[in-house]
Amino acid sequence: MGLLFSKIWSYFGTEEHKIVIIGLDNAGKTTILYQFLMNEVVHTSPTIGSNVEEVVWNNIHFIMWDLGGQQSLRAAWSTYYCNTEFVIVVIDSTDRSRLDLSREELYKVLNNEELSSAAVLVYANKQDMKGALTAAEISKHLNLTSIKKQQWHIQACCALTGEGLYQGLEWICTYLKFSIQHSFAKRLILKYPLSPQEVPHELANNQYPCPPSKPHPIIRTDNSPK
Ligand SMILES: Nc1nc2c(ncn2[C@@H]2O[C@H](COP(=O)(O)OP(=O)(O)O)[C@@H](O)[C@H]2O)c(=O)[nH]1
Ligand SMILES: [Mg+2]
Repeated sequence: MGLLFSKIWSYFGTEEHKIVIIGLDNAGKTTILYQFLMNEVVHTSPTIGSNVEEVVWNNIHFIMWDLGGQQSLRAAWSTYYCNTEFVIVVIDSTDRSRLDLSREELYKVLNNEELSSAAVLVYANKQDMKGALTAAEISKHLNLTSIKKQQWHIQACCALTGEGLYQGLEWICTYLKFSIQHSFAKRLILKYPLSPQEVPHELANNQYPCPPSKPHPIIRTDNSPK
């Protein structure tokens, strides 16, 4: 079964996966996009409309849309949602006064029908700055544990140095791998029914993987089934 899945993975790995990056203006969305693209910090100015780039990581192709975060542009976010597999939500962890607004915007986004099966990665950005809230504190403010429809994960990061960004992508890749295996195996089983003993344990139980590391021991940082 393992060999079959690695073949499936190499086939599906060539597909492009759409990601939209949202968050309030100044959160660090564009800085993150260009860290992924070039591994360096670019000088950013407020994004008008959107930036789109292809990012290849571990042989997986992502099309990343970085959407302008100013109030006047947020109304247009939903026009980008079609076929989105992942939503990256970027939070400025020092911007305490706008956390309530971030939460409001987050739930507006997650309630959109087109994103009901997308997975959500929250970056608690600007961890290098004094007074930044931790990922666990952000998670609590945003009430992430109330998200039931989508799989989610929160990752502390610093877009300027790149720290934490790839752990976030790692979670996306692990999620992607298991969901592809899962849907392929389901289709296969429908076509060639297996006896219950032949169904791999994690597929039979509809399990998704836990991310490799958790930044905080008490408050949950994702809602993958334990
Ligand atoms: N200290 C610090 N500054 C950051 C970080 N990420 C982004 N910035 C700065 O925050 C400002 C806004 O970043 P930008 O990527 O344009 O935000 P966007 O509006 O969400 O696209 C820029 O001056 C960035 O250099 C970070 O992790 N730490
Ligand atoms: Mg921007």
